[in-house]
Amino acid sequence: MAGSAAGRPWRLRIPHREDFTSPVHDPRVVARVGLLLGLAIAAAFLTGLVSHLHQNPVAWLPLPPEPAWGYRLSQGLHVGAGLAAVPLLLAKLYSAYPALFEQPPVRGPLHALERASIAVLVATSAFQLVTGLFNTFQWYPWEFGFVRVHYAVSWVLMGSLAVHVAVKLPTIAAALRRRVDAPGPDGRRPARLADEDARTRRGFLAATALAVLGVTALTVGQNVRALAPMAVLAPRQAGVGPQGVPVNRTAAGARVLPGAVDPAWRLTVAGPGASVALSRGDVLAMAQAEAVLPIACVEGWSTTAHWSGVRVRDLLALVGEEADVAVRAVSLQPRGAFRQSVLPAQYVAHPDSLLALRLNGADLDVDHGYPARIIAPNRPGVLQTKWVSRLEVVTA
Ligand SMILES: Nc1nc2c(c(=O)[nH]1)N[C@H]1C(S)=C(S)[C@@H](COP(=O)(O)O)O[C@H]1N2
Ligand SMILES: [Mo]
Repeated sequence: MAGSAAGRPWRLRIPHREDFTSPVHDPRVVARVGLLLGLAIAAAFLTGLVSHLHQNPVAWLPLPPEPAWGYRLSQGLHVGAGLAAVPLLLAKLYSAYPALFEQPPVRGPLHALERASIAVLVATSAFQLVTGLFNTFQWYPWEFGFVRVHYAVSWVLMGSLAVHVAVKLPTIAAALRRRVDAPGPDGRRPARLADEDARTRRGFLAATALAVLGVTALTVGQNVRALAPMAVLAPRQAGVGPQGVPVNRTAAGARVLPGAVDPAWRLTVAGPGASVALSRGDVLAMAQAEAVLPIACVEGWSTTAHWSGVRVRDLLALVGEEADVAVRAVSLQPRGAFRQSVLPAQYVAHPDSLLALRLNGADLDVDHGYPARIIAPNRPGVLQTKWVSRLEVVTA
């Protein structure tokens, strides 16, 4: 064993920070990887807030239905940044972990607080990346509700990140100002070794960048149709599915059969004063509008498609309502959080907000929401309710 090579008995000894001599642990490497990780986390946090606001609207910050591709971009960035953060977090932990063995472990109350904040930061980052990744695969091996917990933990993560960056700012700034290929920390290493150290630091950073690019390259095909064949790490690919659109939940999975294909299906449009029931033929006989709009799933995939159907505001007119009210779309689905959604008033007014009947030139596939579904611009896929049977004006 290595410990007994000198002939002495093997003995457990807690390492000291100075025992870790690899140039990869140099603060210049730690700071550079940390900067990239910080940017990825910030992008994921801000785009996560956008997603949260779409799903939990607040009156003082109404979201606009334009640009139509807004949510597609924002959620693509959210999932892309989260995926990129996986190799960055691993690289950051590897380059920084010798700091765990600082002596003395605690130098005072403030230092204790700072170290505790790092424990929280590492734990919450790992938690967010793991739960987010599992969610993209629709795999929930836990009891809690993903969306609420992922959202709540993001605030804890940002808090601990703020403490960490504030405490380390002088170290980070100094480390970022120094070139990675300048001689090592003490400058006393012989030139030959100093060169080797510089190459090691550059190599580690290059490998980390390569891992980020690789993960991105193997998943971006979930959003970019031309790159779909490359998306081997993504559960769904842009443009791949019935009618050229991926399916999030099938009709069978949502338990809407046989109701969804029953000719007795009726669409109820209910206002506070009046209500009508329409067959699919009735809806088809109304003025049909067309729109090219993306479906952008919260789980990261997105695809643009050609939709046609009836404007939601035209349906409201049937019950004597102006397009200045919010509308709830209720589906045939018996249970589950996605069985209904609310279209805020500014979306109801938009001419591209449709109750769609057709997709890419044919009747909706039953897995895409036959007989009728909501499609509206700049909106999470989770709110594009399929198998709609009722539109009701939201009163107060
Ligand atoms: N009734 C109902 N509508 C639904 C869902 C659902 O589970 N039930 N899933 C939503 C989600 S999460 C997405 S991303 C889109 C996907 O639409 P698609 O399967 O037609 O591509 O449908 C939305 N509409
Ligand atoms: Mo979704």
